[in-house]
Amino acid sequence: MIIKDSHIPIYFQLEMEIKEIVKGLNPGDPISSEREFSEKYDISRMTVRQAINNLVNEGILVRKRGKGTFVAEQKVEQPLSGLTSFSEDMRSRGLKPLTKILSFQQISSDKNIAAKLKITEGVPVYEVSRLRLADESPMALEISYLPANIITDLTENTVHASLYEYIENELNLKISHATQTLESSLAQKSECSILQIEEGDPVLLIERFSYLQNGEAFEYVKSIYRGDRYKFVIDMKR
Ligand code: 16G
Repeated sequence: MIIKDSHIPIYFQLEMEIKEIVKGLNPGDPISSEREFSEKYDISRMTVRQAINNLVNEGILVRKRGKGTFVAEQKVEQPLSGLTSFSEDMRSRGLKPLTKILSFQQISSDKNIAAKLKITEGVPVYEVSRLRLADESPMALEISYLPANIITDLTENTVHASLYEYIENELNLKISHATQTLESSLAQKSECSILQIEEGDPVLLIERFSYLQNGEAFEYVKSIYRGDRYKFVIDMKR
């Protein structure tokens, strides 16, 4: 119910109303249109828009161009304190990690990849492009480069499961540390159908360089994470 002569702003009352409505819905369900809300509560469309904008910013609703407004999927929170794999991250949240291999090949490293992995140009590397899913919902697109002399005998089957498990349990190598950068970007056309998002939707670009205990770089990964499904959490001490 919206009380017009209350000291609580109408847009804020509507936000509370919509939050109540959302409790009874599932992620992905549509909510009423701006016009419907404005008619139902006899308030201006501007006020409705303000309430919906705030809920979109809070990550409770998502707008899909030309389609309407929907209940948002919950974001996966990933702490940035430890070096974990996608499979570990999803399992620790009770989600099932799944992988779709988009391409798998051994190539000779070009100048750029060789420089990233600090190897000589031409040294063979595996180039693996994978779509990572959680409970069948697309989360990220990853392109990994792995030196073939370190990560030996890699197969499509191995990268279909967990790469880090293969490295640690089958190759008995010790993964030690990584350097990672994160930057925001907008989805490009080529990524949209794979990640099931629309061109221009927010994404996070992540680059990771990972090292073994002996200091050797064993992977260089470029990934694109869905901005609507991911949230990174950092604990800071002072
Ligand atoms: C994560 C890593 C990626 C690594 C993968 C291994 C980021 C940004 N990337 O996705 O570098 O290759 O985990 O996952 O966190 P897996 O063991 O499940 O194959």
